[in-house]
Amino acid sequence: MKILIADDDPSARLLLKSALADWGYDVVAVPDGIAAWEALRRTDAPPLALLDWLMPGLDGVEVCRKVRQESEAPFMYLVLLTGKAETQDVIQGIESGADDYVSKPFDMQELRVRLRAGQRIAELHRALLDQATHDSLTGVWNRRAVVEILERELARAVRGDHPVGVIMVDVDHFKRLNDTLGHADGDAALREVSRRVNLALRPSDSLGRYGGEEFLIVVPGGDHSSLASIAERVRQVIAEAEVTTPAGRTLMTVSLGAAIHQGPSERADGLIKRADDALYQAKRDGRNCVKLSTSASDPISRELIREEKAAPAGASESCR
Ligand code: GH3
Ligand code: MG
Ligand code: MG
Repeated sequence: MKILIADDDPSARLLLKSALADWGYDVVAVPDGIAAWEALRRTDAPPLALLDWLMPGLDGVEVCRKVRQESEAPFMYLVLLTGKAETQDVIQGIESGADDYVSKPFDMQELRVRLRAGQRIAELHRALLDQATHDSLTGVWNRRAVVEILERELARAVRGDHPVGVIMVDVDHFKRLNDTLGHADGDAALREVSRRVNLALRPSDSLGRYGGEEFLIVVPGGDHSSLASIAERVRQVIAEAEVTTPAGRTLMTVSLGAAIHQGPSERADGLIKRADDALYQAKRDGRNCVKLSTSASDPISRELIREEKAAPAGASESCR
């Protein structure tokens, strides 16, 4: 597990660094509180930190306070390290947001077991967070998490960073597949669909399971044409090869509806609704195809769909 050490005393820092590395931690060491805060506010921040109380810039207590008030990281286990050992100091340290407190001079073995306890809590927290945000069948984001990702992207879009698109994906005639192959094979097919869809996406795109056999993709950046290309790639990656389930191989297709955020007045639910309307148009037009909603007033663009039809590799043949 990654751990941050912040201590302005170079020899103490070196000693801690080598002990923690020996105990199996992946150590990041910094010499002051400002550097500690910089490291802890990053998206890949260590989940465990050992912070000296007295440091130049920000002290350990101030770092704890900032982490608890300002960090977006869901959880971080913070241990204060200090010569202050009065009860009042302990109270102040813990009240600032520290999880534990080790007094100097400290016993190395005591520090080792206290950090192990912190590591257990950090790991448990990570596992709980993983369970709370991921779909247990497919491993992709669950509905609440993917909608939260969309809301965060929309907030960034409104601040002027970039546009945001969404794609709704629904497996075609999935009830029929369940009825013929059985529910367990239906589950296996859903896992394979999400695995393939993920392969067709970029690292910046987010895939979530929105409902039973319905997925939502959040696509930051790009325009209508690039969103339509991604949706078309997803369509192809499902339709181009049979899906293997325990009962055998079967062809599957998906229908897709896509929409791009129209500005500050459009909220996540409105954007999803437009993508959903486009998806239902795709279903009505024969399935295994992409429909794009280009604006709130002109919900479904027929021109772009024709472009999609002209695309190679058997694109959207059934879409009229
Ligand atoms: P359409 O092309 O119009 O989308 O038809 P469909 O059959 O895919 O749609 P419908 O909404 O009628 O059926 C969806 C089916 O998905 C019904 C439900 O039993 C199945 N389903 C939903 N969640 C799961 C799941 O977790 N596992 C399995 N195996 N099936 C599921
Ligand atoms: Mg379906
Ligand atoms: Mg459905």
